[in-house]
Amino acid sequence: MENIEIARLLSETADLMEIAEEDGFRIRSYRNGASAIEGLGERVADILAAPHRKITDVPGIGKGLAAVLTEIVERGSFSRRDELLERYPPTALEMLRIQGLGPKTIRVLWDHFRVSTLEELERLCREGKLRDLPRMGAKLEEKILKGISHYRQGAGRFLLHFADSAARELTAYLAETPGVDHVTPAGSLRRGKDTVGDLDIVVTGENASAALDRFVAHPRVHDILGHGSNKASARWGLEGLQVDVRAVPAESFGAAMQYFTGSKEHNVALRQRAQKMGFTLNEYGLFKVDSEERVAGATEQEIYAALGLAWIPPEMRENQGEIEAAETGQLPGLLELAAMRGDLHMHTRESDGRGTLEEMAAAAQALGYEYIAVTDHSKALAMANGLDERRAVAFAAEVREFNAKNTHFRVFSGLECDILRDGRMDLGEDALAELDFVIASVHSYMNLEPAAMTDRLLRALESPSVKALGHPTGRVLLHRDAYAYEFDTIAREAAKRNVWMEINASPERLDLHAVLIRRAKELGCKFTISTDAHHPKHLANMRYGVTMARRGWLTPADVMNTLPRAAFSKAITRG
Ligand code: DGT
Ligand code: CA
Ligand code: CA
Ligand code: ZN
Repeated sequence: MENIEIARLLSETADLMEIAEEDGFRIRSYRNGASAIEGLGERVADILAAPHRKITDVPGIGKGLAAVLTEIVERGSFSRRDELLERYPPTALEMLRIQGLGPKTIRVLWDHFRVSTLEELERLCREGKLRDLPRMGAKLEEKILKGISHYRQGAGRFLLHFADSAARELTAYLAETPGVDHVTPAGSLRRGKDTVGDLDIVVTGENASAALDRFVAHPRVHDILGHGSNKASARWGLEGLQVDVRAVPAESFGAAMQYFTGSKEHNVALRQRAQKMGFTLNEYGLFKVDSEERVAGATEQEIYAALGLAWIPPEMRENQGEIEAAETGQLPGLLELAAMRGDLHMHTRESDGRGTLEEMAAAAQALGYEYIAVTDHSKALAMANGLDERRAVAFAAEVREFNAKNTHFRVFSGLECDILRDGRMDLGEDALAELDFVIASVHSYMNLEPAAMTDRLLRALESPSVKALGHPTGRVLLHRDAYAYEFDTIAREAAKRNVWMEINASPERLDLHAVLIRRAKELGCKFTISTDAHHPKHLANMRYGVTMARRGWLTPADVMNTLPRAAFSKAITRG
């Protein structure tokens, strides 16, 4: 049995143990074991079979797991898993992926109804059967129905952040193949889409096909769907992300990158343009129709140039006017990560973050930033230990003390203040006025009627202390839709009041998304890009926010936290 299958058995058993409400410590040890084995370069079965080796030498594998692994390798399963599968249906695992359905609910549903498929569960919710059970109601039925529909829509798509991490690991590995020159991700990942269906990787070099052999031999790669000398397809990791790797000759590298980066819509428009000019464009190059002479192909630049276009950044390739802009020299100078000089949304231990003020500041300095705003939650988020007026004012004083000792870096005292149901700020204006940078965010009552939500946000924008609207649509990728309101009305009002639109770079949010960023810019808005970090290492997610901004055609001038420290400080000072 291969490592990936062993890892899957462990991780599924951990899921079943959650449903059975077993000991958290044991569940974690199964999960840790699964990820240790998934990333292991050697087969577990080989280690177990070697006379002088001990599986417990592998970090993350203790004595208990060692016995489990022996049993798995011997007979393809283990007793704990068999017991659990007798009690719960294998489809319980699928149900765990549905937002609104926790392990406890799944257990209760199973105990009462023996629901074993999503269709059955859907029917029970439609018929209003759940509300008869203790602590369940019509609301939960609705939530589960929404969750199922989301699950079906999102099934088979992955967060940009996950696809990007997988691509980094895989391309670094493939690039080590001797005789390989380029290993480059294309497809929706290169365009920076917020979710990715599969990875498309292009390889060149005299020995490019050896990279395909290395690809299918990677320990995390399984379910090989095809493997020839030009292309290999397989799945990556426990999550089963599909990866297509293509080997192309150097003279076609640019053409292949262009073709496989897409989008389909951009490519269709580009091919039509090529035809009008007497060319054909495909993944091998740009050719004259009459003589079949290759005009371009080694680089993307020469292909776009031969078509009379400036090179178009991948994030813009959606056939939304970028070809026209490239033709007339009107492509914007897109924002780059290096232009970011600060991060303006983060949490510390003061509320629900894991780092201290000092740790967040140190991590930000390591990224080369000149300033940050620390924005813990306000008191309405009681479970996050949000700040009340007294703690907010005390925090502002603490930040002043910090700044007095650290003159080369600046912390702005901030708050992510809840917008209450009626649009009032969670904290009083006197306390808010003590702070340098207040973000207003919705964390509750997300299902208001659109008109009520619009009024609520309009009222929030009236607060003179508010500098930014946090995660402005509230969406959670693959889980929760944006809440409904009149976006244009809010964007216009925000522009008028000089309240900035946040682009939240947290991988599961990426909120605002590209289309709304472009719209907000048209309506006169300025933006901030921030990570909403709850741990120092989350500050590194800034690049995903920058990617969204680039997809929304933003330049450095649109984004307030590209300003140098003094100019930024001035920009947030009340006039
Ligand atoms: P995804 O994987 O669903 O997140 O989105 P993409 O854009 O990566 O789509 P994918 O993987 O099906 O194909 C990668 C690129 O290859 C796509 O953006 C454009 C190009 N491509 C694939 N199939 C076709 C096709 O039938 N016609 C054209 N013009 N281009 C194609
Ligand atoms: Ca793709
Ligand atoms: Ca693909
Ligand atoms: Zn928030």
